[in-house]
Order: sequence, then structure tokens, then C-alpha cells
Amino acid sequence: MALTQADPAKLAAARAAVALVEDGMRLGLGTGSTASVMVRVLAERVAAEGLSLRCAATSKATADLAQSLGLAVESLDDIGWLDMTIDGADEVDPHLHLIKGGGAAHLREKVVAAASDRMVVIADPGKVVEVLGAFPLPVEVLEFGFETTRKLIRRALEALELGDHDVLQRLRGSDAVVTDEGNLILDLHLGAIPDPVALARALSGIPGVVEHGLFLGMCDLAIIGREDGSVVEL
Ligand code: ABF
Repeated sequence: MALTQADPAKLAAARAAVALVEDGMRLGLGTGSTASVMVRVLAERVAAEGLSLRCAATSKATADLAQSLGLAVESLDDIGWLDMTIDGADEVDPHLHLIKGGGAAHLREKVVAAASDRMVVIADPGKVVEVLGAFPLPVEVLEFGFETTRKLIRRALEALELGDHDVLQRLRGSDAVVTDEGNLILDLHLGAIPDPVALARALSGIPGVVEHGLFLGMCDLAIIGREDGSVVEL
């Protein structure tokens, strides 16, 4: 896809984030359509200015895209630590708490973001919410004991008085979505998450849960692109 065809709001956010990149930086590259636009913008800047960067990808898909565009992609452990990660999100609230995982990549995204001095989120205005939860919360779950883990999640939701909501396995057609780590995804259709800290703590305590899509206290800056090419920073 040529950048001229990219969504203008996503392109505006991507350009503003790439403008923060400095020569010699160690970068985390996010996953999703907005992050993909960012990778393309970054590759153009690297080629134009001859920047020297070390990049760690948050998914196989992002690694493939970045390498196809000439970016040097290495394993996170080979780089060791990152100066900045630029990634998308499904929801951003006023506290810069995020829901991520719509791209089934939130486990690696969270590891990469945690290994970064700074996390910058890029998004279009539709991602900005007052309260998290309208977007179904992704939870990466082991295949072993999958249905048991689903029961334990439903019990945790009842204990938090979040009510009886759909906890649905993510499918692509009739096939189970399998993550880069070989795990499965459950999506929690909660509608609203009034206390994301309590929910994150409860989900993290369930053995079969590998990682949930609540990113709390991890985002340092959210760049919201707009159709006119301008951006708002949260
Ligand atoms: C990835 O990007 C996912 O965690 C998140 O769900 C998704 C957002 O995708 P898009 O930019 O395509 O809306 O970080």
C-alpha cells in the first residue's frame, strides 16, 4: 500500500511519532494497521536521512513488513533494551490506559513496551474513550485447559460484579485464531470496565491466562491523528 492511500488520520499520527525518532535509537515497532503505516513512514525517513536504528518487532507480521522495507529488525534480547516503542491501540482512556490486542499481538506488544524507556501510542480519534471496555477485551489463553480457563475467567468477572457477559473464542471464519506464541484468544465483551486495575489483577491471577490486553500505566504519550492531517497529543 502506498502511503498516499493511507488513512489520513493514521498517517498524521504515524508521521508525528516518527518525527520523535532520533538517529541511533533502539525502537519497538507495533502491530496493526496504524503501526503498519508508521513502519512505512519510518522506512521512508530512514532511507531519506540514512538513520541508523535497531528495531524489535511486536509480531511476525510487523517483522516481515519492516524487513521488506529495508529496516534492520533484530530480536528484543539481542538489542536488550529499547529507547521507544511506537504502537497502536484499540482504546485509549483519559489516564492513557489502553485496550490492545485486536490484532492478537498484545502479548509480544506488552513485553516490547515494558522493555522500552518510552511508549508512544498512535491512533485515530475513534480509539479515544472515556471508559475502557466497549472494545472486547482480548485475553491470550493457553490451549491446554482452554475451557477451564474460560470458566475461571467468567467466575472472576462475577466476583468483580461485572455481570454475565460473552467470553468468546476469537475465530477467523471457523478456525481458531492462534497467536505468534501458539496460544488462543478469548474476547471479553464487557461493555464497560469501571475498574481496569482490579480486572487486570484478577485476570493475571488465573493460571491459564497468558496475558490480557489491558495496558495500564505503560503509555507515556498518545498521538491522535485527525483527518485534516493535524494531531492531538494526550
Ligand atoms: C495493535 O494494533 C493491537 O494491539 C491493537 O489492537 C491494534 C490496533 O490496530 P489498528 O491500528 O489497526 O486499529 O497494537
